[in-house]
Amino acid sequence: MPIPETYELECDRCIPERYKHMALSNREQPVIPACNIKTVPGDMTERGCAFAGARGVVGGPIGDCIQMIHSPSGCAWYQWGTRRNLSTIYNWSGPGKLCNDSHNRRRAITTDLKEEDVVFGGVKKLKNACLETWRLTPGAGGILIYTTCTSGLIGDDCHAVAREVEKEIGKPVFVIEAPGFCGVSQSKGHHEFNVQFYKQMAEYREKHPEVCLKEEDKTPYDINIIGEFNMDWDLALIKPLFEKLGCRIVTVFTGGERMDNLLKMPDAKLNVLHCQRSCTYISNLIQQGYEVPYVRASFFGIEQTARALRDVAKFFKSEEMIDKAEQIIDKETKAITPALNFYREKLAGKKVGLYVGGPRVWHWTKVMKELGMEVVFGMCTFAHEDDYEKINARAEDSLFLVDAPNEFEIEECLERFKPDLFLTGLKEKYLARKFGVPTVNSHSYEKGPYAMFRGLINFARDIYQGIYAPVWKFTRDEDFTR
Ligand code: CFM
Repeated sequence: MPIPETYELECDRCIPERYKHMALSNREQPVIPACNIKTVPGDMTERGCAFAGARGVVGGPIGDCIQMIHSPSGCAWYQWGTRRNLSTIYNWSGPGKLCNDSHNRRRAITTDLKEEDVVFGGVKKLKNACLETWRLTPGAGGILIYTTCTSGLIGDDCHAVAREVEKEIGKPVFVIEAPGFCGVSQSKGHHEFNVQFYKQMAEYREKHPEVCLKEEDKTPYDINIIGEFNMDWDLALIKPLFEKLGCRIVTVFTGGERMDNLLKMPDAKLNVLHCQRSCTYISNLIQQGYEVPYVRASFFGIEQTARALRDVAKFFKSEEMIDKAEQIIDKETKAITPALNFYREKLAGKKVGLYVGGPRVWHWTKVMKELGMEVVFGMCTFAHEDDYEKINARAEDSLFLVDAPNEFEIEECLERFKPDLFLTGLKEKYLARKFGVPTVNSHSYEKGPYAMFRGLINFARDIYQGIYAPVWKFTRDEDFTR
């Protein structure tokens, strides 16, 4: 359904192909803008590449693996260290032991491919780099080798190298081939990581059954948290509530996790799936391959978090767990109510524009309502149809949606809708602030965690501090700007 002419952005007059990427939401009949398709030439997209999705988003948060990037050094550098997917593996040393198994956000390792390697092949370099890194960090739980556009194009047989290295080091060495060009955005890299990791994990488990969870170590309430990346310590709030519910968390895919635990993923009873864009693929594969079902969950805001706990309790059909869920919800809600009331009063009626990758636009549409704020536009970098369906279901009707926005479109929306706050990332915050619009880092947070009940208060505090920072009065004061 085309958007009404009054909504057409001026900046796209010269690139009208962009109009099909815009829509007005509707709860009864969801309206889905064109999405997950190639960027039109001439459109300076904000999207990332498939490799960024594989390494930067899904694989990168694994805490104890050497992340070997088979590429020119630039690919390794630009994906490194910008997303705060934290890890608790911080034990640098112990008595008599120099402990060096913490890789998370500490190391950017690359084979540094040069023209010569492009011509003659880079497999030797890759093998040497893997073994050299292993010698330097023998405590690692395994190696993940990533290809990028360069190694993808020259066609190095990375799997052959992985098998050789695996024999030498006695730990899993997996290859993730998601060169930048293999899809239209980072979303393709999420998909490739899921599928390839699953396949290699399943093969490894067959060859080495000792890595599986032993029967006697299983509990009836073993769960995995899937699609949760421990942004700014979200897991510090997520894990304890599921444990209080009576669950045992076998593994987290992938926030701060160890390879040993990841290999046990199919041995749990249930997968609790948080990021439904980047990790539905592996949840489906585990369901098909190992008959482990999954429930979809959101850990943001009161209503969604409460539902996540209730759904897990319901799945296990345990009266005790169902009661426990209500007790937790009650206790947590009471604990945050005084602070929440304060922020609600301050934020009531404030307008907010949302621009994140995809899922967080629908996760947070609900959260904004809980804070009494009004969402005035929503933008997603790489959402698919199912993300837009969820946004349609959660938003007030006629919310203006822009798929894969570029800078000019963001600028025009800021001017047109004049939000009091823009929930967005590091790249766009400077633009918004120049327009006098406060921002909160919606990818890695300002001072997280933002998940679960208590995280909501941190989120509300950062929004409040953003909107009420005295500095904005200067940008809005005409005398000052003149
Ligand atoms: Fe999933 Fe994520 Fe997101 Fe995402 Fe991302 Fe992200 Fe995101 Mo930034 S995994 S899709 S690729 S919820 S890094 S933690 S915030 S764009 S909406």
